[in-house]
Amino acid sequence: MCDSCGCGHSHPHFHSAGSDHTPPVPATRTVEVRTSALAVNQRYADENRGWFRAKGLHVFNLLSSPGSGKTALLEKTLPRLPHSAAMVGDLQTQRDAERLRNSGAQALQITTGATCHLDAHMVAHALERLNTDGVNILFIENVGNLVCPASYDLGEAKRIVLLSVTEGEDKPLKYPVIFQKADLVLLTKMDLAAAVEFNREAAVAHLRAVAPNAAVLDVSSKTGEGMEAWLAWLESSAAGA
Ligand SMILES: Nc1nc2c(ncn2[C@@H]2O[C@H](COP(=O)(O)OP(=O)(O)OP(=O)(O)O)[C@@H](O)[C@H]2O)c(=O)[nH]1
Ligand SMILES: [Mg+2]
Repeated sequence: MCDSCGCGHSHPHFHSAGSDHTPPVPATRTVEVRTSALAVNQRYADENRGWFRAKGLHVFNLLSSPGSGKTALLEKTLPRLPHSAAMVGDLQTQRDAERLRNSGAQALQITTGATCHLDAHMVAHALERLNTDGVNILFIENVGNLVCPASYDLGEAKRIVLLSVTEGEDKPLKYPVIFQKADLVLLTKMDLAAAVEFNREAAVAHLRAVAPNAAVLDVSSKTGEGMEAWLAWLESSAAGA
């Protein structure tokens, strides 16, 4: 007897979402499929990484919630790094790539349809459209999502996670995986920090609880606060420091 939903059936507690109580897929099969998808992704990611190295491209994967300011930051960053280019993932529209092209840079859009993250195979296809002449830094703006993109290596050299002051200080505790894998965490929209009573100390303490070694920088794409430190971090990272 199922006590939790009172349906009268005898079954383990992993119902399908529907109300017809079709037999559930055994949990072990779900794990196998996921593991296999990630193993395939890893092969593509390793190939991408080799290709990036051969081309002398330093690749940064930018991850965050929707609207944390990834594109706004790149709009300010790309013109400061003349040998940089970007690709950007969204479910639909070319809007972010158009914004980035308006800042004078080469920018490619990847539309994922219903998929909540970029994977290494999508990036490999987009690389066929990338003109690498004179490019030594490539930014990949991932689909806005604090969960799914964390599991997919794209072949990048470094991961940068943005946390905007408007999201709340607890996000590193609630979504630890993405922060644990970050080389750098950018606290964005610092110009709004006072207005939303952002508690920086608490945010950093929560981040440190899950990611003790990630670098942390404060930035604002509106005021330019922190831009020099951000650019210096990128340049030293691209130089292999
Ligand atoms: N005040 C302020 N607003 C910002 C800043 N950065 C971005 N915004 C605003 O935040 C909103 C979202 O910015 P985007 O750059 O589109 O965010 P995103 O992370 O690229 O969003 P997705 O691609 O949808 O995940 C826009 O209205 C920006 O103008 C900032 O530093 N300060
Ligand atoms: Mg964007």
